[in-house]
Amino acid sequence: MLSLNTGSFWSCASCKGGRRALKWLLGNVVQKANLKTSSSVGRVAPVFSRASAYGDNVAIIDHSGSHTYSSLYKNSKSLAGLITEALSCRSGDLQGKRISFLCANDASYTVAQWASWMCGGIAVPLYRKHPPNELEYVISDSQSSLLVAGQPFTDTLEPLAQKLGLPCLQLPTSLDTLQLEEAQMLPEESVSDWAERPAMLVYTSGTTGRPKGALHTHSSLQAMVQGLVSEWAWSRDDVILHTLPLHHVHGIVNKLMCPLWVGATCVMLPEFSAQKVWEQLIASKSPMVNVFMAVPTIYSKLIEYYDQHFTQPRVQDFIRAVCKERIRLMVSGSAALPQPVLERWAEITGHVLLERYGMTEIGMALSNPLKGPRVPGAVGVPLPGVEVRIMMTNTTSTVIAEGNRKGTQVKAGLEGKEGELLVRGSSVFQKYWNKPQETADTFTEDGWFKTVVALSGDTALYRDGVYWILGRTSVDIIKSGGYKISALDVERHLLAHPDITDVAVIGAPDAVWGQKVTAVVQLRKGTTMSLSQLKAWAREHMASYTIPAGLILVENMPRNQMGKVNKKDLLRQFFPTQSD
Ligand code: MLC
Ligand code: AMP
Repeated sequence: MLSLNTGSFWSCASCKGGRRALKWLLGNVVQKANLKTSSSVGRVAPVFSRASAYGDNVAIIDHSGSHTYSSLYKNSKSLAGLITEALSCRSGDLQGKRISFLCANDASYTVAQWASWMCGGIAVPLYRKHPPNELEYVISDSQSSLLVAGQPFTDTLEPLAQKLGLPCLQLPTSLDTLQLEEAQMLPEESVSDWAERPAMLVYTSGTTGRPKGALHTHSSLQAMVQGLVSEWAWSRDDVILHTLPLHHVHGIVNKLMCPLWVGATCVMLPEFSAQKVWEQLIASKSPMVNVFMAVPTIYSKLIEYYDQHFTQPRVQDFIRAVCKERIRLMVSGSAALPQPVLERWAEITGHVLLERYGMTEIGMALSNPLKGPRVPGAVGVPLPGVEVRIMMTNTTSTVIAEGNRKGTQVKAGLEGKEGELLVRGSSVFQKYWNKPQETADTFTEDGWFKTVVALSGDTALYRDGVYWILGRTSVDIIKSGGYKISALDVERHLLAHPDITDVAVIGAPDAVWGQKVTAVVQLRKGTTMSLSQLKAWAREHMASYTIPAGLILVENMPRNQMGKVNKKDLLRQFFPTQSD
């Protein structure tokens, strides 16, 4: 057994504030430089630079038809030309200016993303289910220089562009009408040196404050993509069905960038619909889907649909045969996969779902194998280029287990002990946008990303040769439908309601959604409120998936002697059979 050591820098009481941040930033540069030489990323170039090799292969099929790699490339180049023109950038290199774009789940999203990168900008994907105040927050926080509105989002973005004094480019319904004359397009060579260039800001909730922009570089994105491409054996013959939102890494990287990296085809649905997904999975027309990835809630909803609509044994046999023969890979992630869902899905389709673990800041870290036994409830072993550590909770130096692709070593006497998960590797993000202190706080001196300090605080253990995620340490982080939701952010919104005098938001256990956002509310005397009234009010201010799905009214908010609300007690009180 190996005895493991960690740096004790952060336990030093005098290392505070700016000095800590500066020291971390310097350390991170060194760390990343070291990682680059030892990682398998190789030459860094964005996904669009591979498009010419795939020419007329179909890259994306969406509601408007098929889009080849060469048409995506040309349309992106045209948009890049328009962006640089709008920003009067003659060199064609925006030097990391942020471009916020709001696009449907279709080819326009990729065109906006590629165009932002072609002119050296940072892509900031917005989400259609966010109300204007949330969109404005992301645009302002990222200090975006320009907005791109896909169809049909001009009416949403124009008023914001006017309010913030930003140019707003509107994408046409038919992307091909974008194509400019060669001379008006962005010059070929405008940007080089991709490796440490910032590429994308993905906004993610934390326990405190508003969502933070996690900045990924082209190098960290490429590390994520290459790790998954090699581990899950992506090839240009693959056809993936895409049904996830495109403002989180699951939908952006795993389901869109991976197929486009290898020249495969991505069939994009405008949004999730159980009926449409089943239609695509068992369709007999080409190209036939052979890869599917989703969050556990989606698998639950697909099972529910199957149980309601596919009741005849003949149909069930057909579905199982088609899924088994035609589909090569089905993945679950973004939240813990309940065992009943895994088992039922295996009965229905013959596939044992491949469960993997990831996070906005680190990309994908742990995965069950493509070939070989998948252990139900476990998340497998580190992906290529990823190192993980389990640290004894509330200590700065006791490592329980540490591992990478080649294996994991456990400290003698601590076998099977649970602790906090840390991750290091070339897929880890660079920093939180404009938040040096928060960035510094989430990394150790030697470059380990601390999931506990970061946000969720994932508790893990290593047993029987695989890693297990046991849950999150913070009650203020809720995972519902695969979305990470800050309970405190929901409370902040709800406290703006004129009749709410006190509120505590908790994540009630839920078989389909993982957790259900539930508001325990104390109302102003003499007022009443129903869940549907609360939802109707909240819709104007909050993203749909953060709106409480449960409402519990209390006369007085239960508080302890210190005047604090104990959310674990609230969960025990209101959900006694489901909480521990
Ligand atoms: C929400 N609703 C609930 C509920 N939660 N109703 C009952 N019980 C609950 N627990 C209600 C909502 O209030 C809303 O009501 C309605 O359900 C629809 O909400 P929705 O979220 O818009 O649902 P739907 O459109 O059906 O979509 C479900 C979904 C979606 C599972 C497809 O949530 C989704 O796309 N999730 C994926 C999130 C994701 O990509 N995460 C990846 C993060 S990256 P009403 O009244 O408005 O109809 C990451 C890293 C990694 O995590 O490892 O991947
Ligand atoms: P996000 O910040 O939205 O990227 O969400 C990341 C979080 O999702 C992680 O910190 C985990 O809490 C959770 N998560 C992702 N995959 C899994 C999984 N397979 N099992 C349990 N939790 C997961």
